[in-house]
Amino acid sequence: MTQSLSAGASQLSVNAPSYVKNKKLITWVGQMAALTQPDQIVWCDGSQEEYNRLCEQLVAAGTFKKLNDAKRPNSFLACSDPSDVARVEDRTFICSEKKEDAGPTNNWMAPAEMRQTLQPLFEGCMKGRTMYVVPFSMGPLGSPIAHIGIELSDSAYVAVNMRIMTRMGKAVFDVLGEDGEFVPCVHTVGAPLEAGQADVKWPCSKTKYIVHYPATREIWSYGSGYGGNALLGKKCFALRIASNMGRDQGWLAEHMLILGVTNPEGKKYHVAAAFPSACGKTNFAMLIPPAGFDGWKVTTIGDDIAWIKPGADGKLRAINPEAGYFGVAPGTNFLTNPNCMASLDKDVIFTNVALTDDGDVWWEGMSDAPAHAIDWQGNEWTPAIAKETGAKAAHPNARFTVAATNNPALDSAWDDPEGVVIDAFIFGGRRSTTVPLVTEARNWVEGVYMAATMGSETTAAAAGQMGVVRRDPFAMLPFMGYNMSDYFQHWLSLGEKLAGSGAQLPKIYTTNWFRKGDDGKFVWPGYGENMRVLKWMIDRIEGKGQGSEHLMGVSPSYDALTWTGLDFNQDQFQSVISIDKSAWQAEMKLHAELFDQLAYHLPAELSATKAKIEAQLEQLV
Ligand code: SAT
Ligand code: MN
Repeated sequence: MTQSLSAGASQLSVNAPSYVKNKKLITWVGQMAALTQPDQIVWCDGSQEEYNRLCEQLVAAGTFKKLNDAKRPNSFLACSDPSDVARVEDRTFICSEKKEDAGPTNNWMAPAEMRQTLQPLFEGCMKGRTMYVVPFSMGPLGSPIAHIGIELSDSAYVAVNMRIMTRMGKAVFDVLGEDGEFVPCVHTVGAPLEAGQADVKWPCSKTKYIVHYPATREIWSYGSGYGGNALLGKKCFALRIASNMGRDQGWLAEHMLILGVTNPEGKKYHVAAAFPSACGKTNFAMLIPPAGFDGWKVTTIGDDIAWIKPGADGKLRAINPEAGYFGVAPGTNFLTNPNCMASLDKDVIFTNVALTDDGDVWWEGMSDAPAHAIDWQGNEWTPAIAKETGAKAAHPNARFTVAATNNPALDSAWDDPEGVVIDAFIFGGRRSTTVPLVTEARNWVEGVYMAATMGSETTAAAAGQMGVVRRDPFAMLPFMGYNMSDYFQHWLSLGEKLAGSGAQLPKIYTTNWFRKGDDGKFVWPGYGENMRVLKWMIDRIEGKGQGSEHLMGVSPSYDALTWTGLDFNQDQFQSVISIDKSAWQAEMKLHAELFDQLAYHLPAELSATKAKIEAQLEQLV
């Protein structure tokens, strides 16, 4: 089926393949082509041949370097423009009709005004480039929890990354049918080429807009080619737009990994855990139980995002909407995450890591430094140069893109359209002080309070200052698609509704792996040792684990954790689990500030919980 554009538009034919039957889609592609004026339109079919062809094109364009096939088969390195290395939160907008519906934590502009702003930017923005039509399913194709998106992008880098990160290709059109729904996602690097103009390796624009229209469920992204700014299935769709869908339809779109834990008796539990970006989610999702945990097994369903819907039985079922991992490379190594390193053996796209002399990759924290490498900005790099100038071989937000199927710890149910039943939620911040290693909420409201008031030190995943504590409710601060307080209410209402139907609600925990000692070093060993905390949670679910109540919930005593194989004494444990009165008095002031900021529609239950904690804190000696 070939469609031509209406008179007045460019001469370009939409050229939809005959298997594309969705009229709305074809019309929209035509309109977007008329607006953005690409040289050609390519409908991606998701095949291996197409992937290979696009990778070859990217190599020819200088965007990709092919890595040494003997060391890292079928893998590539892309190095971005130094100005385009992370999500741009200050350029990200939620354009609801009313400002209150975006809430105080989001940038907002009225939809009409934003459309006017974007119109001249998108006009002709794909000149000299190819528009890729990328059909993708977030979640197993045809799953009742899944949804479809179509991304139009002028970046081949985006097209190949989307093939790894989502279920991308032809089969999506079968699910879409003649009149199925899809989320339209338009992406441009914002760097049109005049006739004869040579391209650069990483086209992008100084001007950047990452725009969401919740009412019409549209995404428009301008000026960046990197990560969550450009791979629109991820944070833009699966969190910001999907959180709106979830509120309207009674489900949850969460910034959570999903893992399976199987105990030696073969009983399996599922846990969904929210951590801010670059706080070790991939490590936790691929955890290998340490010595002393024979027979325990942890398997990965997802490493970043969970879509969770209540089933007819009132149980919460979760799927991973993604099909790949866009994980942080620096710090990943065979000791801290062997499963992840094994996942990266082949078929990987690396972005902003260093290139070694033997055509392989390296990043800080991977292994002993090579004697020489080319850093992510293309400069000569040696340990001596690094020592002198502080130059990093890899950018701290350097990433790998790899298919979930590369993961040796992949859960057998990772692609199950029905999803897995969630037994516990974990909310974990990165805090060097104050917050205990682990706390169990005594009830749903207390759990929602802990998640809502979570704080975390910022990381390199977002452009801006690193290491400052900011409130990051539910680890969703940069990803909330509507008013944060309405989102808290959505969680409370869902809990109430499920409890009312007689269902057993998942338990809720908070964790903090990141407390530091007086020497400035992390006290808790983290990584695989987090299994000790996970096991305590499972014990609690089974009604076994010991704990004592404090201000915000229940934390384990030293004896309640299994210590076999780890030298960690009572004093060390105290320093990661203790609750300090003055630290918590200061912390509660920050909760108060947050609640002031979120006062509009803030659920009364949360203010009441805060008052209760404060009263108890007063009593604390
Ligand atoms: O949003 S990204 O996909 O670039 C990475 C992240 O923040 O976790
Ligand atoms: Mn993330």
